[in-house]
Amino acid sequence: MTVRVGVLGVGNIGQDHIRRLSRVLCGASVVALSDIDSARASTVAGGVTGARVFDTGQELIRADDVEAVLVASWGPTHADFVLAAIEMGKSVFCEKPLAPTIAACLHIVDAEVAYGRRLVQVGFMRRYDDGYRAMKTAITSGALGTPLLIHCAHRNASVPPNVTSDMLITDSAIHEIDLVRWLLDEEIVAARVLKPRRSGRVGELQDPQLVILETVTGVVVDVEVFVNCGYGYDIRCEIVGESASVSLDDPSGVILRRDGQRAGRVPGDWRERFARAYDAELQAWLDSVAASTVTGPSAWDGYAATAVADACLTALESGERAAVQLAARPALYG
Ligand code: ISE
Repeated sequence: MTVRVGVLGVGNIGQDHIRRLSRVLCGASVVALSDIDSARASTVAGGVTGARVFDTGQELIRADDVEAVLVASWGPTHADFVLAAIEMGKSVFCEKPLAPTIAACLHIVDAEVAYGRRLVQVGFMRRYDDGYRAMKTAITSGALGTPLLIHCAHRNASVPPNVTSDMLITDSAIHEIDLVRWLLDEEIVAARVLKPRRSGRVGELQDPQLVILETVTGVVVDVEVFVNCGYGYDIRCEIVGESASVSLDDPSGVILRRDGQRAGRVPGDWRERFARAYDAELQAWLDSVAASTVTGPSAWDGYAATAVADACLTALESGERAAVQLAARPALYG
């Protein structure tokens, strides 16, 4: 079966997903596009056989030939598009964040619960990374014993000058927030954010930050977020259990030994580092749409990640420990 997909937002990540849907994965055809920048939408559509351009996202979502919707537009536009897709009973893949505010995320959760079946998958692609999946197996198989601590680092080579201190949490650490919930299968209950000495290369930005999370069973997680580390995209994670530890391997794959040196490549950015995870994530979405059952990260996961990020922002501002306030989880989300 071929799923006819409409794509909202054709910036970098939108174009990357279109390439994937059209040329890498099985079972999709991109039939519609829309973007706030209509000239960009037309240019991109020129390279996608059979894709129509719509003036607005809402029109695209209502179009009869669009079976499923992929939202890759600017974060604050996500909620309206996802809600419109739910209203039409169409499956929707939404890039993170599901929505920037807790209220908007809860609105989506309520709408999906009222619809009565899951339609939403959120783009937390790291859950599809082979390394993180092997780490989860190490937990669920009992090989680690009870998890006690998780150490993470999230380093970007650089970020554009418009990135704010809050975005180290809402744009970057949100991935670790989601991963910790998924790896441990438990909620995060509190956050603190330490502000180390600031890098002298980045003006007023509070970079790096050290985010400390506590889960409901008492696992403590530290996440170093450093978005102008200068040398590449470096993602690390180690889980320490009662009887063993497990950590992500070096992603370079090959090591070059030359002139008395031993070197491997550090990925340039997340598109390179998580290329296979993005492929697997979207293939899983297409397969689930074809089977009328969405299985990936849910609207509830999107809501919970935003709620934890919100507590981190409170902690960043206050310097104190901030509790995470979560609503009761609807039965739809298990
Ligand atoms: C970026 O927006 C992403 O979503 C990447 O996955 C993340 O690792 C990076 O830090 C963000 O800036």
